[in-house]
Amino acid sequence: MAHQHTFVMVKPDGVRKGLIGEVISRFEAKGLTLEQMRMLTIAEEMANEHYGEHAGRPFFPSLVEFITSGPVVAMEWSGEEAVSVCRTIMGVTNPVEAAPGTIRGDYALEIGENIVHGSDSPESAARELGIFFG
Ligand code: IDP
Ligand code: MG
Repeated sequence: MAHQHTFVMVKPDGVRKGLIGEVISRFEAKGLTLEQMRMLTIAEEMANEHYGEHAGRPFFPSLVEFITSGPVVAMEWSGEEAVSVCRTIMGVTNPVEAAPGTIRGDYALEIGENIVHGSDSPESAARELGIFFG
């Protein structure tokens, strides 16, 4: 067990659906600590960097188009095992398979518009926090 920091983002669909408060509430209710938060519209260059691991995948162009399509809310959260705890609260990538009670399970139906992003490892968290808060 380790105290960790992680990067979480309400994606443009989450902002458009009015879910910023709902997303924040779930992480707060769990006992995680909100360390930093900023609202911004991601430029294409930043999207390419953030999603660099997916460059070359068939869905990459639509992923970049979507994530740059409107404002997002970028956040740093900390707490015990924060990386995996945040991923559990979010639910699995495909909302069709995400469990009820998770953010994606409760508020999304399409894989390309799944409300939230969360770092998948402490290494990814450090990289992504650097992109958005460095
Ligand atoms: P994650 O967001 O759960 O970490 P990743 O595999 O890192 O999932 O994919 C990044 C984002 O790309 C996903 O949240 C989803 O919106 C989108 N995505 C992933 N796989 C697909 C796909 O097969 N088709 C369309 N979009 C996808
Ligand atoms: Mg990912």
